[in-house]
Amino acid sequence: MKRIALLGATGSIGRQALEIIDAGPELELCALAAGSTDVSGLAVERGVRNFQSGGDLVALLEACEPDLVLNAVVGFAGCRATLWALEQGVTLALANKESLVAAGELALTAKERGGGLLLPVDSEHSAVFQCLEGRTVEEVVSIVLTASGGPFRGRSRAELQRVTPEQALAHPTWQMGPKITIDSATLANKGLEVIEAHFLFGLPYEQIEVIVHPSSIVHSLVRFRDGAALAHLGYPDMRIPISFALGYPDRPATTIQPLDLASGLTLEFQELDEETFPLVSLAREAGRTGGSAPCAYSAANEVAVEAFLGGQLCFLGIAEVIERALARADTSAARDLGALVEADTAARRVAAEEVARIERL
Ligand SMILES: NC(=O)c1ccc[n+]([C@@H]2O[C@H](COP(=O)([O-])OP(=O)(O)OC[C@H]3O[C@@H](n4cnc5c(N)ncnc54)[C@H](OP(=O)(O)O)[C@@H]3O)[C@@H](O)[C@H]2O)c1
Ligand SMILES: [Mn+2]
Repeated sequence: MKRIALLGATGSIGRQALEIIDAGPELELCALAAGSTDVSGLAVERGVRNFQSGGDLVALLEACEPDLVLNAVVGFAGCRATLWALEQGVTLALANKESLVAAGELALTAKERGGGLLLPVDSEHSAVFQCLEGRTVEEVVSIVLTASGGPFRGRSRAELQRVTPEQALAHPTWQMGPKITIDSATLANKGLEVIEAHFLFGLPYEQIEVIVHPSSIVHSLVRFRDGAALAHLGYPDMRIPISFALGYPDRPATTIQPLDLASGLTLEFQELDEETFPLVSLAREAGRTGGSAPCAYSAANEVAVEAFLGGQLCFLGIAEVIERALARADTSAARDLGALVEADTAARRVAAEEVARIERL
């Protein structure tokens, strides 16, 4: 039996993970956590004694002694849990990309000390992980992250001036929580994923490509030095990468329908319009700057997305806030979690100032 602690159990990933765990004879739930939604019903139904809404995730993890932590919390709030699992050498199935983006260097050090596994749940990274299995970095030319392009693919900047949260929340291919759905509309999600890939796979930024692929069937590719490119295909269904991470190294069966190749699947790829969607190149810049620049990028994005959803910031203002916050951020490296929390707090403060400034224009 694999004992699983599920953090972010009430979210989009969390609910799909519960479905996989409930159906998996080898998987046992040992803890459940959410931010504020009551999880006692979910816990009691499954005989789980360790559960909480809000509070200290590390205390919960210490009490339940998991074999695997599935971190499906949204945002920087998942940071301590990520670092704890890596430090303890407990297998970490990571959906909470913001924690790896913000704490990348600290996370790699913790992973080295802990000696455990870090399994990506993000679909692109799960795809890359699978295409890379058994290969060395020397054999890899680049990885290619696919992006659906979000609901505003093909639009110009002028056309994005007045889009509403409701329009931005209507994602064409994926059903996800509100924060990542907005991130997909601005392409900040792909920016975060470029940084996430850098830390997961140890590749420099010039070896991490992004390509737009509207149907989201190819989840990502790896190009090898012999000219071959390996891709991972499937319907856009997060239960596949969740099941892969929870079952690893096995590949358990799921009830997900097989890819119907004869039904008119189209595998179309397009270049990203970096002018309309500047947040991928801004993420690369933050990644290359290193230190706490990725943390500032992610923190400013969280603040800007919340302001957009709350009607205090226009859609194009999101990228503007992040750019200005990054320009003002102290990007020196955080030596420990305390320093990282300070960097995150400072970036949030600056981003909030920029939200107010942009709205006064
Ligand atoms: N959804 C996807 O398809 C998808 C795909 C790839 C990657 N991801 C990543 O997976 C993560 C989760 O995304 P999501 O779409 O599942 O988000 P979501 O639907 O908004 O769910 C977020 C979950 O985190 C919990 N949470 C928030 N703050 C918390 C805290 N301080 N302590 C404990 N739990 C907390 C929420 O609890 P409450 O119910 O109490 O608010 C909820 O259970 C994000 O990092 C996202 O980028 C998601
Ligand atoms: Mn993704």
